[in-house]
Amino acid sequence: MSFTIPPMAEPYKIKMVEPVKITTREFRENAAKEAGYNTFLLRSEDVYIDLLTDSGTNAMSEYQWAGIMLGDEAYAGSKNYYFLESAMKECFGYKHLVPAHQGRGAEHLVSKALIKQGQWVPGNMYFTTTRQHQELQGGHFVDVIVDAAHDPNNEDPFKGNVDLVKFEKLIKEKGAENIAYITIGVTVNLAGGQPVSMQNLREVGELAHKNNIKVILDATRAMENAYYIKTREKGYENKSVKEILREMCSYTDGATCSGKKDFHTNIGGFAACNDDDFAQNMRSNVVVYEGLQTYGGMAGRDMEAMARGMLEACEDHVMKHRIAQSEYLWNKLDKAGVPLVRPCGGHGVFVDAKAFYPQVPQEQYTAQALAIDIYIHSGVRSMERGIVSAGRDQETGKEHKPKLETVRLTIPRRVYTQSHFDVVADSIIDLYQQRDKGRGLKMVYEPKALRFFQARFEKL
Ligand code: PLI
Repeated sequence: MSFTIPPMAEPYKIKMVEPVKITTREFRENAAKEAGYNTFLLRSEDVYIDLLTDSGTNAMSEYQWAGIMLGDEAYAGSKNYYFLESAMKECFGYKHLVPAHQGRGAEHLVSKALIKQGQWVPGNMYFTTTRQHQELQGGHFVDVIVDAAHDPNNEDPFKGNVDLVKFEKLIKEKGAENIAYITIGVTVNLAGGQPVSMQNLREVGELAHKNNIKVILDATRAMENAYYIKTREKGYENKSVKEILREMCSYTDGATCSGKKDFHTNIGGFAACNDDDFAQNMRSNVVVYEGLQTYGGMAGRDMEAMARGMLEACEDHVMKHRIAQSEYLWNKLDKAGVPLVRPCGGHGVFVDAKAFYPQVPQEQYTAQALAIDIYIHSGVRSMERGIVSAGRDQETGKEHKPKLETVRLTIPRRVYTQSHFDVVADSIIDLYQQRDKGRGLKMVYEPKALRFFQARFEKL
């Protein structure tokens, strides 16, 4: 069964442009070396097409930019906070909003409120900042995603689903009282932007609540997930993204959210929940770590842009175009035989680096090496999502070795046109034709936390 969304012309026109720099291969070789072969350490102005991330890199609409001028920068009780609160209730349906400067700020508040030292925190695959905050609070992350998620060639339409057998086994083995909560990422970033089905969310909610365990949604790309439910799950084809999203949230107790993705904003985030005591706990910490409970580290204008972006992201055609853009790039690469995580995910195209560079072992940072080669070859910046991102086991100190060793070509929303994606595809196809030249890397500097951001490498 194919779920392909046909190519779709941009549902917007361009009002302002930002020039990009076209560089030579020699220039990029030097820039890569100076950056320690880490695409995070490149200067943005040395990048031609920037597919590092879809986080904070999106183009806001005129409605959002107009909202920026309505920023109420009062320290307390900004009108933009109240608008954000009403937009969150309309889109997500939670009772309480706790604003945060971005997603990881919200993860900090939730982890602090819910995790006791030594507790287990299951989730559908780890996410870097989420697991980091869980571990900082003394929690142990446990992956309970379906096995299909770890297999790049498995075509299951809902590879983000929680494996209920794994989750139930964990409850039995550890005892429900030793489980802090379960996190469900929608979509699952490190699995390749793969969605979770409504049926799975419902069943996870039932199992968790039967055992008195809270369900926390990582709602960072929840609108994309809702669109996948609309197009892939029976019974949802005639429902709106907003109706689907509200139903998704109804099976959960709260959420963390980075506002920098689906809402097209450059900064922002929030935590949300239904329970009064949980909200009170987060509000007492937000003033210590983020800012007052009515701004949480954001300017009033940022809250306005985020609220407006949230409402826009619930419009079905916005999500349709979003997914169609990813699929356009995915289809071009797939047709040329470039190995990819299948099926195409929401926020980007994930190249299977192990299959692209089979001669480079994972210990030599296969995906990191491929990401920097893509930059040197074409000026396109991508991101490693493999062994470097996975980091080390907090107890043994050994490197986690994820089955998926990928390079993420992440698609900022409304920023690039189809011809940019043609350039990206053509240059990666060209590199694939010379794939036998690929060499590995050696890590020469490794920071303690979230090492992928700042690690430095040398070519072997
Ligand atoms: O970058 P933040 O702190 O606003 O959000 C953290 C965060 C939480 N959950 C998920 C699923 C994310 O994807 C996420 C951030 N993602 C980044 C920066 C990315 O490049 O994918």
